[in-house]
Amino acid sequence: MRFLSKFTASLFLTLTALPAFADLPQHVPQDKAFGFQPAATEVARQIHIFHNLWLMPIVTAIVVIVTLLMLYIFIRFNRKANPEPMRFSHNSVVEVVWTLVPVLILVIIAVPSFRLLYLEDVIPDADLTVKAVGSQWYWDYEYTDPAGDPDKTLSYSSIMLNADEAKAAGKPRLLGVDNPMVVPAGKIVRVVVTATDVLHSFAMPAFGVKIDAVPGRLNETWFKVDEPGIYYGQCSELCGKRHAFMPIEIHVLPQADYDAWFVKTQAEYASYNALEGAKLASAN
Ligand SMILES: [Cu+2]
Repeated sequence: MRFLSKFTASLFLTLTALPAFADLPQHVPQDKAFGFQPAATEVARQIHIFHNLWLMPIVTAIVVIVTLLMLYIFIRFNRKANPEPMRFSHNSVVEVVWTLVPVLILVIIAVPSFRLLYLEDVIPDADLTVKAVGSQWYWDYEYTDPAGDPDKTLSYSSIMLNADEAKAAGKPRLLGVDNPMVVPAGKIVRVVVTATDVLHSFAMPAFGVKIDAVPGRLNETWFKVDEPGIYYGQCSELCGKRHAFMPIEIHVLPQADYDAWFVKTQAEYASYNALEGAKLASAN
């Protein structure tokens, strides 16, 4: 009987939780893809611009210039072409140039990079706060209301599906979870990140988000995703034997759908918790 009630409860949760999301576009990493996952937030877009249009041209120019200089030296100053080497050991002009030019290059890189760090670090007024708690080896998500209204709170665990379950649910293997984080589209979501046991890291490549989950400490980050869809990330701090198996799945829904999901899920988990509570009571 106890087994049966647990079975019906999990079946009930699974059946009611999954189909609502079937029509959302899946943003899944592609095999053999090159570069970043497509950006889903302004921060990620800015990171891509910084990397692709700023850092890459600069490092490419440095590689090309250094390679040409070395080729010139190999040809012009080898033993055959230049049998009698010069004997000087100092040249003030050259030394000033090779100190100032790298400093200038670093400043040119640092200024937009600081601007980007500021954009990531300073959290705008949030529409919603979700707490993500890393544990070996899954995530807990807690929706808390700053005003303390218990009707606006919700918390649950998010655990990776095994290969068969993922296939059945139409989710990617090693990325799909049973209960994803759900957030409204076009809203500023603040994520408070921590851990219960060891270091984890909450990372969503498409959002430009990666932040350490540290036991006993709250880290904050934020994102605003405009396009509804399903997005995936992974724990990105080596946290033990199943580090590779605690993915993050986030569903971004239009506000009305998000509201409906919240009310429905709260009711589901309340009934599930009541069931579990009754089981515990009858067991005692
Ligand atoms: Cu982890």
